[in-house]
Amino acid sequence: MSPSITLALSKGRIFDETLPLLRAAGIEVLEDPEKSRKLILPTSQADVRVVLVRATDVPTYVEHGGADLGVTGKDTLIEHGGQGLYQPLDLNIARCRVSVAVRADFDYASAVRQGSRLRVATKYTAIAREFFASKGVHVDLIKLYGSMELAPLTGLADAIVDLVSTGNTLKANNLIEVERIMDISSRLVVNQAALKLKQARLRPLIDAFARAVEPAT
Ligand code: PRT
Ligand code: MG
Repeated sequence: MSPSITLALSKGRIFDETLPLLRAAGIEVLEDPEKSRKLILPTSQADVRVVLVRATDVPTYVEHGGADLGVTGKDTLIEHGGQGLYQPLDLNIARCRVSVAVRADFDYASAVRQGSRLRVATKYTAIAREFFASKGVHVDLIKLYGSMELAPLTGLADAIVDLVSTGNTLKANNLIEVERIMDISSRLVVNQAALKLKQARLRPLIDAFARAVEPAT
C-alpha cells in the first residue's frame, strides 16, 4: 500500500519540535534525518510518511499537493502568502520574533525621526515592506538569502530585519535590536483539497495535534 498521508517538515528545529506532537498523535518517525540521507522517512503508521524539504519550501509543497500537510514558521507563511493553505493550528513551537537590528553605533531613532531613507537588508521583504510602510519610513529593501547579520557590518545596509531568538547572534556581531515587529511560532498547514478528500484520516490527526499543543506562555 502506498502511503496516503504525506507530512512536509524541514530538518532542524521544526523537525525536532514537531516530533513530540507526532508522538502524541501516536506517530513515531522511524529514521533520524541527521543520520540518514533519505528525503522520505517512514513512520510507525504505514500510511503516514514524512518528506524533508527546505523550510521555505514547506508552504509550496503543501499548496501544490506535494504534501498533504506541513509545519512552517509564521514568517515563512507570510512571505509565501498562504494561498491555498488551510491553517488550522498554531503549534506554538520554534518560537522567536522578527526584529529590526542595527550596528550598535548607528542612531536608528534619529534616522527615523529625520525621515532618512533606510537601506534594509532582509530575507523577509514582505514583512519588512509592510512594517516600514505602516511607520511611514522610506526604505530600500535589499533581498538576502543568508547571514543578514553581515549586511550592516560590511556597509551593505543600515539595518536588517531578521529572526531573533536568544539574541546571542546579534550580540556576537555587535548588533542591537531596535524594534520588535512580530512574534513568530510555527503553524500546521493543510492542503485544502486533501482536507476534503482525506478528511477521515486528516481530521483525527489535526485533533491529536491540537490536544498536544502547549498553551502559549
Ligand atoms: O537554515 P536554512 O537556510 O536551511 O532555512 P531556514 O533558516 O528557513 O530554516 P530553519 O530551520 O533555520 O528555521 C525554520 C524556522 O524556525 C524559521 O522559519 C522560524 O519560524 C523558526 N525559528 C525559530 C528560527 C529561529 N527561531 C532562529 N533563531 N529560525 C531561525 N533562527 C536564526 C535567525 O535567523 C538568526 O540567524 O537563528 C539566529 C538567531 O538566533 P539567536 O538565538 O542567536 O537570537
Ligand atoms: Mg536557518
